[in-house]
Amino acid sequence: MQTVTDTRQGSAALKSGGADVEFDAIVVGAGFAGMYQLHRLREMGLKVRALDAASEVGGTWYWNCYPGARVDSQSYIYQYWFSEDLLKEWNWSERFPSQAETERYLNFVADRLDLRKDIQFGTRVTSAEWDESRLRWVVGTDRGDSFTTEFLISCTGMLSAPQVPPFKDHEKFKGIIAHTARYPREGIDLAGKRVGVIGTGATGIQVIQTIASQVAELKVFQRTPQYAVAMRNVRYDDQARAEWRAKYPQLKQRVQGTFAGFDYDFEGHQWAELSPAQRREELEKLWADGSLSMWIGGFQEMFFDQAINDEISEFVRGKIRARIKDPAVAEKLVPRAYGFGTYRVPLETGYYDVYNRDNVELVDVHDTPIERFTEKGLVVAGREYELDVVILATGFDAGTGSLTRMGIRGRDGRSLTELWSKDIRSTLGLQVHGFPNLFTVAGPLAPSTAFCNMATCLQQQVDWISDCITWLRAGGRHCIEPTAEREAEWVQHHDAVANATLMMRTNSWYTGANIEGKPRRLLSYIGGVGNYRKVCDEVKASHYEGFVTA
Ligand code: NA7
Repeated sequence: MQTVTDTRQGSAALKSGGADVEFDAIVVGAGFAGMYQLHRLREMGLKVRALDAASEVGGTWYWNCYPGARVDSQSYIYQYWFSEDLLKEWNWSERFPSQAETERYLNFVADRLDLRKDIQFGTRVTSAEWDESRLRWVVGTDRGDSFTTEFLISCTGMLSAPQVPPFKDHEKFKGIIAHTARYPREGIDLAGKRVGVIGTGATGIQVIQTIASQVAELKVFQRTPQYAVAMRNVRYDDQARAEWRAKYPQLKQRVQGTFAGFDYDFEGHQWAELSPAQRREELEKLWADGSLSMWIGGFQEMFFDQAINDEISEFVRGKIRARIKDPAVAEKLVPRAYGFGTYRVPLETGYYDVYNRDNVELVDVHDTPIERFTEKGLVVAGREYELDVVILATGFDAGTGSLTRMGIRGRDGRSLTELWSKDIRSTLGLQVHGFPNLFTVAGPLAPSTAFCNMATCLQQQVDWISDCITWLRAGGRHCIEPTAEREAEWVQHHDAVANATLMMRTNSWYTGANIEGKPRRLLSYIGGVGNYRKVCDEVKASHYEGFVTA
């Protein structure tokens, strides 16, 4: 077996380094959030270093280089807003850019801001311990570094710890196994190969629709079907770009206050006020937009009211059925066990049509799970499927995984891994009681990822953290941490909002249900980006009421 699940970890050469071991701030991760955080802290005059296991900047857009990887937020809002120069200089080529273009954008930003000189690549944080006597974190890495820092800021992403199911006998397989989030940068030559894809989430869908026409045979191992919405991607010419650019000032404001940090919102759609024909017309309009607006810019009632959700789910099922020639295959691809929008809605381009091809077979592994690997492939329901390459699109230990794998110990040696193995708690997704001066961008219980255009939320959180550190320093304070009471208040509010929705009824990474033994809680705050921002701003305006400083 040649398994390519994590070949790049720690393998890259150190591009910066030196004898420095004491920092004001260490930023873990050099993706979208980490790059901006590094920039902000440097501008504030802090001595800061970013650490990243990858060999270049990009985070999610570095690691997820599998075939067909693409952003499903619109390019004109999935970008940095803080610099007029960046906004002026960068030209997006399409509405939903590819992974390669997004990675190029992040490299362009790293160049313009000269970020790399303060990023240590090829370095994974393996321990972080709070030293109460010095009010500093001691950070260890897989390269043997030991750094101390006043502030530790994780910018490790909601979806960065790959989930590799323990398939029996996988080591016996003579072909290649690759997880999508650790796909080889140089690619895998799939032409003429027999390929299996395990997993049909947003990632699996992108892989399947891209490789079906390249490979000799494609076997799709599906456990749960998805309600994928047809993406309407368009290429931008200079005129289109100029038109979008003219809207940037409004968009920058607009995305701060909408439910999910996008330019569309729920406003103007009231299910109860419409006749069945008008509802259908509205749904068709939303569908035609070919974006996530069908989900988080349509009917808000769908998240609370089962009957409304059922109707909208049936509308989407109809769209799926219409694409597939074989009714038996269509029925397998139509979700029934959960409602539309209660799990991340993927966007697709030609995904359903793939199942009309002769070289593609859909293997249902819901009732008969994958039994084991063999030398030649894998076995389901007693049948051996012979394969050359198996692509694992099996997702992530979302929200908490990157942090619980980092060996973080706070006050009195308490372990974040142990805490979150019992109860996933945080204050605004930004700090955790018992872990002073640890800030978590896109941490659990903030709107990030699941219910937010990441670019919107990351910038807001980085700004909040940076302002908090500025305030601490201005007042000669060295330490901040939420009280247990403030944390309990946020968790209670978070749960109350989450439990009023239908989200908790669906098993997915949203609730931690994809990881055995993980405590169940909606990982993302679903009270809206605008509301969340308001709460964060109030905390700041109150000089961090509910937080203890030293
Ligand atoms: P997801 O959405 O967690 O999807 C993972 C897929 O892998 C999903 O279809 C799973 O089925 C499937 N899976 C996981 N383990 C197995 C086993 N053991 N056997 C068969 N199938 C399995 O991850 P993605 O990477 O697609 O997307 C993550 C996010 O990235 C996405 O939501 C966007 O925000 C971007 P299951 O549903 O558990 O039955």
